[in-house]
Amino acid sequence: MEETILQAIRAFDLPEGNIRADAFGNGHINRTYAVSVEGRKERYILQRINQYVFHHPDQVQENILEVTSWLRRKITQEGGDPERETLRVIPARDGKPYFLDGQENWWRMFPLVENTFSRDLPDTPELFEKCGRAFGRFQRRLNDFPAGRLHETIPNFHNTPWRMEQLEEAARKNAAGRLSEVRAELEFCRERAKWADRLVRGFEEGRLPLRVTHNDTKLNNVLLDQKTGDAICVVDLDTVMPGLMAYDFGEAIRTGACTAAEDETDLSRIDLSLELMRAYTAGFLAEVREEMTAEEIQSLPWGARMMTLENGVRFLTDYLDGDKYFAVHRPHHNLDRARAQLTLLTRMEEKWEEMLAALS
Ligand code: GN1
Ligand code: MG
Repeated sequence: MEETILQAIRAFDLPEGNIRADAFGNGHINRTYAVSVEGRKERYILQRINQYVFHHPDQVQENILEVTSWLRRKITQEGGDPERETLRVIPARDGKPYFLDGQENWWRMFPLVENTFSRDLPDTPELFEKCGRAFGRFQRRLNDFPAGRLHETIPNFHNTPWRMEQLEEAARKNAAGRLSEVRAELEFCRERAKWADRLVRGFEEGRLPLRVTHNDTKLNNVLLDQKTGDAICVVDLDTVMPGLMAYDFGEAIRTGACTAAEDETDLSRIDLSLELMRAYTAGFLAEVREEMTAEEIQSLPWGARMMTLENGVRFLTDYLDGDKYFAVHRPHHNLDRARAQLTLLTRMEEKWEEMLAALS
């Protein structure tokens, strides 16, 4: 085992004994290990936080600690098992919710939630409905959390008009000389500028309440119980921030109710599955409808449209910038992703009436 990993593990108060650490999971952002102590059955997750994405790992950890402590209390009150239904931050020996080593690496530890699995794609509407329930429950339990207390760890994350400005700036700079390739996509985005501020304006005008949002509501961030198949725990709390309910709902629909991959090049395969959207919506609203305002419920389909536009805009911006933010695995990868998102958005616009009807 690398000395830095061993040193990090020793910064946390684990039981005595021989330690082993194995690479774990398939995350693209943080480095993750499963840690065990000889002769003990409990395991731990050790992660090195990616500082290129998160400039203030201490603030990320403070957010996670606040939110998970709140969730633990709620789960206990409801008679649930907080050890399985939320993450628990294990403090370092000095009491901090992270360990900063001598080489500027930031580490954190959680108990590993055993006997669970996750899925990258919804095999069935039933599975997607369960995930909707899990994220709905997450929102319900955080309904009375003072969201403004959380750090905005990535500023302007879902400020769609700002994302549009970034696109215009990238087009002006044309840093990678690719502008002439993307005229049609740029025009497509510009035509949507008239509604890109719809959600942020709803917040600014006091019509949409500030919530705690997860911001990465992909299916594979829900742990399912191996025995019952129930969705029990929402993980990957790195981007927990103040935001709007529509962001989390929308991101789940964008990623989970699309019939093709995020970077699909055969655009004819890309569609919005209304069946999957209805399933997720039913699960989500069953948990949290009562805590929501009427206007907030109406904003949910807009979240799906907005997140799809926003990701298209971000991929296009990164393509123009020369692939600086998103990891690319082939030439034109960001352009392929942008085209796939804009195609999905077109399908959503065509099915808009049905999307609105999915709420009832
Ligand atoms: C990034 O790496 P991943 O898949 O968790 C990005 C999301 C994008 C997504 C698009 C912190 O998320 O906002 O929607 O890529 N996360 C960050 O694939 O920028
Ligand atoms: Mg993530």
